[in-house]
Amino acid sequence: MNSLKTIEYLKDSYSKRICQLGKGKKSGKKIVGTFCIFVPDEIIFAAGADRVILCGGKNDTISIAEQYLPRNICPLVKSSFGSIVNDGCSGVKSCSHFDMVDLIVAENTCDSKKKMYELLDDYVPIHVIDLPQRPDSPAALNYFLDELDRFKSRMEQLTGNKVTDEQLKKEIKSSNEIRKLFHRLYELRKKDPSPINGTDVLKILQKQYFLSKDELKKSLNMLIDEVEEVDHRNEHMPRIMISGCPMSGGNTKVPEIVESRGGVIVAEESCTGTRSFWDPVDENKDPMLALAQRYIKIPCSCMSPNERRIDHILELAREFRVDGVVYYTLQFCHGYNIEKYKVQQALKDAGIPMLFIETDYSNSDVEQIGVRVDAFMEMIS
Ligand code: BJ8
Repeated sequence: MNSLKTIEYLKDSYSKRICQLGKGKKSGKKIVGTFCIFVPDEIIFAAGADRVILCGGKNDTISIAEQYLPRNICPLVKSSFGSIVNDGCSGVKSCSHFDMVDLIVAENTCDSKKKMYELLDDYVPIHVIDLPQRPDSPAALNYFLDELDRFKSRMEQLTGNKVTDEQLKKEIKSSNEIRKLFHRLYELRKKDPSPINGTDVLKILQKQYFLSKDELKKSLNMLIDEVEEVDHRNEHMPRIMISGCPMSGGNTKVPEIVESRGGVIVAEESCTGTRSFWDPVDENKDPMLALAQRYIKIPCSCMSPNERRIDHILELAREFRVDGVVYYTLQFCHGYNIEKYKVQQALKDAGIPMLFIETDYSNSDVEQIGVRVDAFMEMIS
């Protein structure tokens, strides 16, 4: 497939965004760093602050993190932590947008992240949103709403701006517009053959919490226009859904292997995928309540029970007519690793083959994964 202009355009987006953040900071704008889609960025923007994602997807900062953290925790946590604490010999931190962050807004999800946040507190102020991890229990919604109120107050304190209902409603509407654009893009992927590779879609998904909202909307509109014009390939290629852990910026290993071996990824059940945009926030309710109701339903494996996730996987598999699912987990991510069992059962009952891949950010297993993907493709073709 020819390379897409929008993907080329996005290659320069990092430096442009750093420049934009720098200018904002000079004019007094506060910058918030986040690690997770449970943090409603509508509240950050309504307070007049900006936000960047801090999750690491690169292998080269992991050895730095291992000077502080155990080796046997997930690479996403190690890569993120390594980027942040890396002073390098030049004294320049490797994750340059981290230097601009005034506050990290964290969330209580998995154990590795929770404990990492305690250590990061030595580097930058942290506000932690506690999550009720049994989201369907009767007290969960009110508890989460209180936590979001506490977060709103912290943002008001940080920026000196009052977060009004009007501002929140405006930001909710704007974020819903982005969600709708992602839906339009995913709708195009339902065609057979799909007019766009999953690896390309991932590149924009990875930037969705890094770019400004305006830039993200512009890039999504450009990509949709471009994909609508793509000449259809004639042949059917095995349609694959990825399901599992997020793939942070810099990590495209498994999609690249899958798509270099004859498959096409048509959907991602992931936080760098449908979990981030599938459900809108209700624009007709009290804004804080609507936010709490929408975000508490995110089917992350830290939630228990998490049947919602299984239902979503089956719904996606049907809608996108997938031939097979690649279940992807990062090493030592116990939540997604253990949930694999239930997902596998549900897919088996639905007659959908699944390949399980557990990996890290290194290239040491690329060949071995490739051989397994080849065998899977042969089976589902
Ligand atoms: S909502 S998936 S972004 S927590 S991969 S650090 S879970 S051990 S990233 Fe996540 Fe929010 Fe959930 Fe999504 Fe822990 Fe697993 Fe590592 Fe993870």
